[in-house]
Amino acid sequence: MVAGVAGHSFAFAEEKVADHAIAAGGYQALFSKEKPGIDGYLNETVWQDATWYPIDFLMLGKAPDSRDFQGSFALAWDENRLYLSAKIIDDVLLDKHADPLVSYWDDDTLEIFIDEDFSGGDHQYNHNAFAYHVALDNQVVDIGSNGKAQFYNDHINSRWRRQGEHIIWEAEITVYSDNYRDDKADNPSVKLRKGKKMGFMLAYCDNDGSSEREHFIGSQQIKGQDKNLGWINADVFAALLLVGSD
Ligand SMILES: [Ca+2]
Ligand SMILES: [Ca+2]
Ligand SMILES: [Ca+2]
Ligand SMILES: [Ca+2]
Repeated sequence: MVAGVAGHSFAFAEEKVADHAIAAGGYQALFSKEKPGIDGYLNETVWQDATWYPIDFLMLGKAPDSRDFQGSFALAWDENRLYLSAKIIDDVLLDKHADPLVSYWDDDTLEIFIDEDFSGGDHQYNHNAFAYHVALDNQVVDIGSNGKAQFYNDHINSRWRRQGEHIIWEAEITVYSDNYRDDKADNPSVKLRKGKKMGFMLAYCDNDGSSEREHFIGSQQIKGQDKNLGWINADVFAALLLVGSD
């Protein structure tokens, strides 16, 4: 547990926060009959019914205090999309690299890790899994199979809204399998269904003005000294189960 991040006693409140016994066993996404509006408002009932998971494992840098960073998130789904809502506290929002393909991990970034078939394994330069970096300008970047950073803007539509130092960040994610090819224009997305299991992890790169990100906090406990493994290997993700509404 990261000092200062635990507790989630801040004003977002009234959420069903999962303990890490649950998180270690994986995450659940709740079926949503109504398509959530990607607008930075959590008006949808699915976000009240969903389980919220903390983002509180330090992967890089120094542990933030409660104002520097706190985060939690919930997941929902329908046949066509995975939906994510994140509640973030970040005292300073920073997007200092104007080029979205340059040092994108050193700007404030929501990082969404998805392994469609929960296979685990290497995905650094292939699409066995994705590590989507969603920037403050809502552009989405991961490393392609050519080993270079590229846009995946059509995979994730997101919107964040800030009130004081509290940010609500909503996203809808189109899910692709390991058959995804960067040079193909018509990659079919994966239809989601109840009982499907995927690999998942969420993280936040927080920088408030330093030359490099000040800390990188994730939703999964990663063993060993090097915890910055999610962008390379899907073995560190946890199971995400798609569950029904009843
Ligand atoms: Ca909404
Ligand atoms: Ca911060
Ligand atoms: Ca996979
Ligand atoms: Ca920041």
